[in-house]
Amino acid sequence: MRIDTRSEGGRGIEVHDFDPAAVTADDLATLRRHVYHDKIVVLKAQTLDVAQFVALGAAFGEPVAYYEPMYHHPDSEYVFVSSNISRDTGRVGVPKTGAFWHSDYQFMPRPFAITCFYPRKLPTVSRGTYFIDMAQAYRRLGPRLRAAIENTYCLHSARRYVKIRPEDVFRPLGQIIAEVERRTPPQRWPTVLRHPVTGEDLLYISEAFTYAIEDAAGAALPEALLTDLLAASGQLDTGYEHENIFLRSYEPGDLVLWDNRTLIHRALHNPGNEATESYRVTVLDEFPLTSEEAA
Ligand code: 7UC
Ligand code: FE
Repeated sequence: MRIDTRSEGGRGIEVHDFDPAAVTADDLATLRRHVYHDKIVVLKAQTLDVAQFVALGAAFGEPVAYYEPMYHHPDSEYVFVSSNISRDTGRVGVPKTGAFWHSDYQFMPRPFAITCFYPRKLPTVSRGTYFIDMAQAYRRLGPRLRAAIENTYCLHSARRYVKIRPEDVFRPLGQIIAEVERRTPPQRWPTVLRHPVTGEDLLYISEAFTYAIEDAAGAALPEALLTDLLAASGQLDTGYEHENIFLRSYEPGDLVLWDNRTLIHRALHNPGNEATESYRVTVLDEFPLTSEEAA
């Protein structure tokens, strides 16, 4: 295993000659430290099957099966499949996932610590993921916004991005919406969270999932405050030119691990809808996000 810490100039590191069959506990501890502190670790030239990919994820935390089974790989519920490929045997996974700023499971009671992302079929163009480091975004906020969000909370829901399942065709929308609210009720987190490993303060909001901001007593704060925070962090820049946004592009064989608490991400979809498929395993670690009760 050879770690190249210069590879992306503060935007993640690359690891060469990583062999999951030969990896030591020390190597894994080192990699885990890099995921938290460098935010993105790319294991180059990987050739893992589904079971090996799940096992690799399990070396970084506790894999969680996505709550909606239509995303699952047929051979493992721990593998979330994003794919626009339709096969004779039917579809696998869900097409065009995640093309919006978000953090995986930010709308759930236990958001994931680390996302392990393994592209299996890359398009010829637009191969990569946009990221924003929300610790950096917090540090770059001006004094007015910083003061305005002190001791505030945000509400998160997946409701705008929940995909209709094939079996829901012909169901009344109202019934589907009620079911979404029941299965994935809104979650409330402090607007600024401290990362349990790095100790960095993070602006914990995303354009896709965060829908309201309130004070500690639960009184609503102006929507404009949330809009200002989204804009300041770069999430409203449709041209992706904001200084907080960076693109991590992929080569075949890349297996990408990222800190899903510090980074928000946005999938880049290729305009021609070329065949694209990726697997992901998401894991919890032993360091829960601080709940508002404990804060
Ligand atoms: O289909 C999708 O884009 C899935 C998204 C709503 N959730 C991914 C996650 O882990 O939060
Ligand atoms: Fe995602």
